[in-house]
Amino acid sequence: MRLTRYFLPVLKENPAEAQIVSHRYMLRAGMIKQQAAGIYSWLPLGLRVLRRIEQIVNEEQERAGHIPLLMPTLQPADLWRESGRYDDYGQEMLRIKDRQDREMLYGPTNEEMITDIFRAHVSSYKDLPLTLYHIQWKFRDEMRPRFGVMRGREFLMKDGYNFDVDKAAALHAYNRHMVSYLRTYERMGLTAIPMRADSGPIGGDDTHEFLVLAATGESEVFFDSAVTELKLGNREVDYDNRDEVAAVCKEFTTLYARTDETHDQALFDAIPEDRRKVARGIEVGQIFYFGTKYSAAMGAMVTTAEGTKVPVEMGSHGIGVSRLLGAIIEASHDDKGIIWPEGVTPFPVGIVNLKQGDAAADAACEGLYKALQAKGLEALYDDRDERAGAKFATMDLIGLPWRITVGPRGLANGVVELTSRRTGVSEEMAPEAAVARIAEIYAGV
Ligand code: 5CA
Repeated sequence: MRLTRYFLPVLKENPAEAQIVSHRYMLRAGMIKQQAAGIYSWLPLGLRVLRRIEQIVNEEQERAGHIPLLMPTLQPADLWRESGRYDDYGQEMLRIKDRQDREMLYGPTNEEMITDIFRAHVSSYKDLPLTLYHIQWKFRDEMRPRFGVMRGREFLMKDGYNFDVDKAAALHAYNRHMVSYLRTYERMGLTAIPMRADSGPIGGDDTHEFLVLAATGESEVFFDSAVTELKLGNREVDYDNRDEVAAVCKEFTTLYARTDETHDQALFDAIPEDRRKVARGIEVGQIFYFGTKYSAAMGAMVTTAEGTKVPVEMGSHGIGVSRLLGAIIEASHDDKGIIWPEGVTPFPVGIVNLKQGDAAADAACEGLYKALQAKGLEALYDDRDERAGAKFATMDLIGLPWRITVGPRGLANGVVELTSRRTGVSEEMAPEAAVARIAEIYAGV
């Protein structure tokens, strides 16, 4: 993408309404624009990151054997009357009437609708296990929408629903989700700690929230600091192997880590003192096992191998897709701007032409741009006729992890400069070497 042809409405001033750094940088980097309280347009740069996050979520869900579909944002009220949640949900639910005076709502979550789909088409244990998910906009009329995309009213969520013949199978689905989520967050450059939590309006016995530690987080969390050292890394997990999946979950949930809702001071005090941590965290996902709560109420029955009819065992599992942008920025920035992890960056690399209009510099930038494109890497090329300082400030603000700087002086010696946004370290090298290095970095992402 050439910057002169792009739409990147960068703001010079700090927007007064933004209280936390991620909100400030998302506005300043021209990623989002507020349209109403807690409702945002996604401008091109923001949309690129959102799509990247969706892609990682999709890849990891499909790796775990979960199947994508797409349900609508608007739902009929009658479905929610079947589960009893139409009245329970209260003011957080946006209720609408259509022209026929039928009661509708903008979905805050989809347990009822997915149960309706299931009962229409599945009636035998032979079609199980089944996990269906979608990535769709939700609406919750939050009392205090704030912090930009972090607590929106309209927000993008991945929500998945498992259907299993018995509790053991449903708990395996729960564990599968936990492992797939750990991998998902790690690919985004995040450490998200599963913490025992409270199930709230979704209901159920077993639930974990995934928390990214950040001073601006809305949840108070208590944990053993050793839990932050755990990494899934590149290990291959066989998602069909119940024992193997359960062992990974055990590894990640044995050390003490809880939100304030389930905090147990006596257990906490048993941790060696230097490892006892109280901090704040951003909830980027939550998984629930709730058994037959919805299937029993809505008549989603399956026949078992023994020929009996039972309500299907279920759970639901959510990732805050749009909230993740805020969480990643909270976890990865400096005083000049965002520092995107390679996994989610809107562009893999920026090219800064120090002297636009200089024949050699222009040609070298074009050459780099095309060579990167040939390797499947779309650079953001700053081809504006601007001062170097302004170009660097824009690149630092929007946070591309790598920058190639091209100027007549370097080119006279056959070199360009490759700079890491994270470390600030620059290295001179031939343009071809810079392309090869960038390709190598992204080969593993
Ligand atoms: N049906 C279940 C799981 S599919 C559910 O709705 N879970 S949830 O309520 O925990 O939401 C899932 C995730 O969505 C949360 O962990 C959080 O990351 C994100 N989320 C929830 N509310 C908001 C909001 N107002 N703005 C942005 N993200 C939100």
